[in-house]
Amino acid sequence: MAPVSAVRLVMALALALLCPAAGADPAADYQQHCASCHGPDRFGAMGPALLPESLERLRKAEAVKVITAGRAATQMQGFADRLAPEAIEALAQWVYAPVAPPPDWSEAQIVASRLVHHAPGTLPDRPQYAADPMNLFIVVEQGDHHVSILDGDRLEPIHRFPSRYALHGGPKFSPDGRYVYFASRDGWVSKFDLWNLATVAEVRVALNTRNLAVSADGRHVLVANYLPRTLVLLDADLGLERVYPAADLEGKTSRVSAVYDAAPRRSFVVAMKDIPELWEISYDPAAEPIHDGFVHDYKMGEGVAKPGYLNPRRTRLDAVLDDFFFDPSYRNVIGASRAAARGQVVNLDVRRRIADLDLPGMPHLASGITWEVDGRPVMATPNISEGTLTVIDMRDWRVLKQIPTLGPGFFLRSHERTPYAWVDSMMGARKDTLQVIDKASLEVVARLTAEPGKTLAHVEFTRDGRYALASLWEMDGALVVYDAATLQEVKRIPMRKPVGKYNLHNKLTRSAGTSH
Ligand code: DHE
Repeated sequence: MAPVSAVRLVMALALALLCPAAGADPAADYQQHCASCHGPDRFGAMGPALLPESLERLRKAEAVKVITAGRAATQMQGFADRLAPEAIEALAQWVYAPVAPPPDWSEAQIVASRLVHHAPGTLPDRPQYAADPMNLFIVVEQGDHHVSILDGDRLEPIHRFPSRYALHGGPKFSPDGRYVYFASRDGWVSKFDLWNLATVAEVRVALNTRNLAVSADGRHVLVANYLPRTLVLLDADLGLERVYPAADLEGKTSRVSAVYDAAPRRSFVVAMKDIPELWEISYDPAAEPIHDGFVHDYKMGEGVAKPGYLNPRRTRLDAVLDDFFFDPSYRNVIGASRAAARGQVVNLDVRRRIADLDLPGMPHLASGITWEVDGRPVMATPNISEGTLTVIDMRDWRVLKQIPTLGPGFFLRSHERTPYAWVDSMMGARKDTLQVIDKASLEVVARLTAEPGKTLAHVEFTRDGRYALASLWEMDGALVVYDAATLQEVKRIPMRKPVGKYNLHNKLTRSAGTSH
């Protein structure tokens, strides 16, 4: 029998041969096994970025599983045959650790990343299909990172194409409805021509992005980022116009919570996550110039003049805003701070808080909608951490009703031509059930389950409000089409984990029942 130490030595040698990384040198393992897909600097390449900011939504235990066994339906292979469990554990720890010094994404990198697949003016100026171009649905399929385009009359797909990894937030449209712009969590912005069904340009503006907005005149795209802490202004063809450091006048930096277009004001409105400021950036060349020291001093390139109307007008707040929503006049921003567990109404004209809102938990204001109850304008928001839908009277900003739901939910939708609002409970045990609320009585009048145990969420209506399309949020999922009056299921359209769907007409007309 061999002595114990000899056996140990043989085992250690065998492990070292089998897994060159058994000594747990995660930086070396990363370069050997991961860098070719995720980038030598972890910024992402063919695979997604592996930075703490990008991994926020993935638990570490899940990351260990993915490195060990791979991820189905993607190119991510498992490494159990090449790395010992301790090396995998160490690698997972390592990718969750911040990069030092903090990574940057410079203007030069933005400019160099731009891809023009079809130069402006090279594709036909009319839709290349028979469907009504103003009644399309854009469906984001997170399962395999694709986008489907549906004919909104026949409710049939007319095109499907691969997207950048992990699109997030609603896609936004050019005012003529020809182009749609997408933002990915990894900072890629893509411009897709809906008339020619082709991606025409792409640019990477950041390493971690929140969302984007398109100006109502179609001339600018503004992108809100977490990493680096910037706002990036692009022209309509995704050429870089300007980078704004997201910082207060003392230089304290912030992640950007979100940016939305305030079309009637011809401005973008921006909320910051780490500094209590709300910015309004006018894109109206006739607007009075703003002299904002910090941004004004920032040079995009020698000799590049920056019009003062594109400078931010800052409103100082007493709490940060994680998420917000406009009232129908676009004079008021209804915002919520998750830490403060309350909401506030900020008037954009007088530039101060005018009311507090009783909004506990984590209201998902990006999903808020408005309607009228007995002539009273109301807004309603679902709540990501509590099973309640809050309805607020917009005349005095008081809570009109807290409607109990089956659990915390993400999305709320309605349409001018339906008496109902639809809300999910996708963050709770009853994630498989949508609740239909009567907009007049504020009571739940129906509950709809497509497949017991399977998430059903995110509704969008057809242009005429006749059908409601909900996502069966599974890898082998579907859009479930309901008759909006009878609440009966009429059809299923197979999709790979469809997260969001967006009706071009409802978005462009800023229907009160949907997000803008
Ligand atoms: Fe979203 C929109 C914030 C997690 C799916 N989400 C938005 C918007 C914001 C936001 C501010 C509005 C942007 C816009 O439309 O321009 N989302 C957040 C968060 O802070 C949160 C809770 C944490 C995070 O990691 O970012 C979060 N969101 C998620 C998810 O986990 C969801 C369910 C799956 C995913 O894709 O990541 C998700 N968010 C969505 C969708 C929209 C969205 C589908 C567009 C809604 C719409 O209909 O307009």
